[in-house]
Amino acid sequence: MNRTWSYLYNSINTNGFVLFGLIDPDKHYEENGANLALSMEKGEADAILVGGSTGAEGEIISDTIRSIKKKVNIPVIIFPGNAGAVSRYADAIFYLNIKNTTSSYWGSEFPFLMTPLIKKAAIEPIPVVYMLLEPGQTAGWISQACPFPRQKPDLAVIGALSAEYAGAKMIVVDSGSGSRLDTPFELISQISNEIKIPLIYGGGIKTPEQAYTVIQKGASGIQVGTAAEESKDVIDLFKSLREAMKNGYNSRNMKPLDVQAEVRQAI
Ligand code: 1GP
Repeated sequence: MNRTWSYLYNSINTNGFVLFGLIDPDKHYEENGANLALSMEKGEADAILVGGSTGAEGEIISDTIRSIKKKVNIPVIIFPGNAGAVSRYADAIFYLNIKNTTSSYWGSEFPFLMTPLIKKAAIEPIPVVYMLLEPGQTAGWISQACPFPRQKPDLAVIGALSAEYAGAKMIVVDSGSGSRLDTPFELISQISNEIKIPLIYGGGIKTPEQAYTVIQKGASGIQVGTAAEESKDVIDLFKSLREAMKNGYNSRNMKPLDVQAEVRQAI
């Protein structure tokens, strides 16, 4: 039942981090998405996330996941933009609790409506708290989030602690796809110092330097979509991100995952 989570958790424990490649089936449908996912796998991504805020539901996401599954061996996880993103062809789904939505639909009905679909699809739900950070981009607008302000990292720290206290297995802090703001290293550092569960950062990561510092500051992973879409050599891009993450992890003064024996019990 917890196969994909165990795999992710073991990857974090063994290597220090995970690298997620994100495919938006609205932009990369079926074979197109599968070829991109294959390059990510060859570039040593740990798992493929599939999802998007718009146009990534029903047959569009399901056909794409099925094509990806035929080509790659690493887990394929749905990163749902709405309840209609559930597909039986995936290995797992991030069961998203959108921490800072102001909408009762996204806070309550969205997970409610996903639930019977996940049950029927018999895929693994991974409880993830999703925290949208400024600027939030399309995901922030669609989910009616009140994005965490970058100048007030203490608020994001409280949000992350609240997620941990409520039993989340993992936190995704996301500036939104294609964010052009600076990567919030200080905020990542402050959250990582306070929480025990893995923190993943996404939104605007394009370079090995960003990947290095995100991991060095204590995050347990990154998710990368736009940079892959724009890259001429996705394999090389992902390999260089991975190498940078490895160096970032090795250069940490302390390893926040030392305390994760507690998390292990939850697997
Ligand atoms: C979006 O965090 C992801 O939800 C990835 O962002 O497309 O900017 O890599 P990018």
